[in-house]
Amino acid sequence: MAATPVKFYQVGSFAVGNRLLESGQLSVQSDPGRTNALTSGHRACQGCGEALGARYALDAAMAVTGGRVITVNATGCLEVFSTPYPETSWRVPWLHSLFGNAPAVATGVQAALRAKGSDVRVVAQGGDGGTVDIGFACLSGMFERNDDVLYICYDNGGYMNTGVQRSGATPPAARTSTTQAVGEHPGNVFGQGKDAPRIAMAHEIPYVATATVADLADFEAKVAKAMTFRGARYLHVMVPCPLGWGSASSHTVRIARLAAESGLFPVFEAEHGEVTHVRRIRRQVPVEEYLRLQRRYAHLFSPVRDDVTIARLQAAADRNIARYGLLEDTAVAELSYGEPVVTGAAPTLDFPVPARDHHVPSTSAGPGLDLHERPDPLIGRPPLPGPTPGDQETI
Ligand SMILES: Cc1ncc(C[n+]2csc(CCOP(=O)(O)OP(=O)(O)O)c2C)c(N)n1
Ligand code: SF4
Ligand SMILES: [Mg+2]
Repeated sequence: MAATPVKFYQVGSFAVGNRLLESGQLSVQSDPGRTNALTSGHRACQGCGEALGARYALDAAMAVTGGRVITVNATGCLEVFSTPYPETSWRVPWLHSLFGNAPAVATGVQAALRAKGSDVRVVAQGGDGGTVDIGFACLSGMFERNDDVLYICYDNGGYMNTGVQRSGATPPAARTSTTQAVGEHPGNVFGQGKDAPRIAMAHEIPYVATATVADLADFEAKVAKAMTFRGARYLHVMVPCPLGWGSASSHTVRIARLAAESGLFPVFEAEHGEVTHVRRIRRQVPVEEYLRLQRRYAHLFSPVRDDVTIARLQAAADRNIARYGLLEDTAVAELSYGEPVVTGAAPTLDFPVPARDHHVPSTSAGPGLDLHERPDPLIGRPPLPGPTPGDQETI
C-alpha cells in the first residue's frame, strides 16, 4: 500500500516519535514515510491511549513487513471512533468483525491467504472486553491452533465504548458504571478478573508481550519483533482512557508510565510460555501516585482515605515486582533466547503450517531477518532504540 506523506509541524521538541534523536534511536513514527495507518479525522476522545497505541502498532507492523498486513478489528471504541460509515481513518486493509470473533475472523483471513500462497500477514486487534471476555474462546482457539496471527489487546480496563462497564480486565477497586463506588467495598471487587498475558503464556504460543503507551519505542520494537515469528502471538497493551478513568487527557502517557513504574502493570516478553525479558523499573513509585490521577479511584481518597484498599493495591504491585523480578538485578536463569525446548513428535497435518515451536525468521524483508541476532527490525531504517543497559534484562 502506498505510504502517505506525513507533515510534521512541531520542531525543537521530542514529540512525534522523538525524531530529533540520533538516527540510530529514531522510531517508525518519526519517519514521514511511515504508513500513517490510523490517520487524522477519527473521533477518539482527546488523549485516547487506544488511538495512540493502534497508530504505533500498525505503522510498526507495516514497516517491518514492507506494507503487507491485513488488519481485523473487533467491535469497540477503536472500531467505532475510526469508522463511522461511510468514513474511515484507516490507511491499511482493515476488516471489522463482530465484538467477539476477531480472532476467528483473523484465523480465516490467514487461512485464505495461506491457500492463495500469499505472504501477507494478519494483525487482529480488540479492546479488553472483546479480548478477555466475549472473544476469549475464539482467542484461546487461535492460540491452541497456533494460527499465524498477531493479536493485540488494547487494555483500558472496561467496556468503554458502551459506557464504561466492568470487564474481566477491570482492576480491583476501580469504579465503573457497573461497579459503583458504593457499599462496604466500593468499586470493582478483588480476586476476580483475568490475567490475559499469563493465560496466553499458558498456551505456550511463540510470543507474548506486554507494553504501554508510555514507552512507545519499546512497544514498536515488540510489534516488529512479533512479526518475525510465525504462529500465534499476543501483545497486551495498557492504554489509558481519559473518559472512563476520569483522567486528564494530557495525563495519558504519564498514567501509563506510572502503571508500569508502580508495578501494577508488569512489562515483559515471553516465548513459548517462558518469560524472557522484563522491562526493569528504575524507581518504584507508590501505587498512590498512579491512583490519584484517576477519578475512578477517587473513593479511595475521599471523603475518607481507604488505607486498607490502597495497601491491597500496593501489595498487588509488589507481588508483580517480585514475580517478574522488576527491581532485582539478579538474573534468575539465562534462557536460550529463541531456542525453545521441543518435546514429543509433531502431529501429522494435511496442510503445511509452521511448527508450533519453530521461529521462522523470515518476513517480506526477505529470509534472514532475525531480530534475535540482528536487533534492527525495520527494513531500510535505522535500528529502533534498544533497551537501555540495566533497564531490560534477560532472566
Ligand atoms: C454481541 C455483542 N454484545 C455487545 C455489543 C455491544 N458492545 C460494543 S463494543 C462493547 C464494549 C467494548 O469494550 P472493549 O472490548 O473493552 O473495547 P473498548 O470500547 O473499551 O475499547 C460492547 C459491549 C456488541 N457489539 N455485540
Ligand atoms: S472512551 Fe476511552 S477508549 Fe473510547 S475513544 Fe474515548 S478515551 Fe478512547
Ligand atoms: Mg476496553
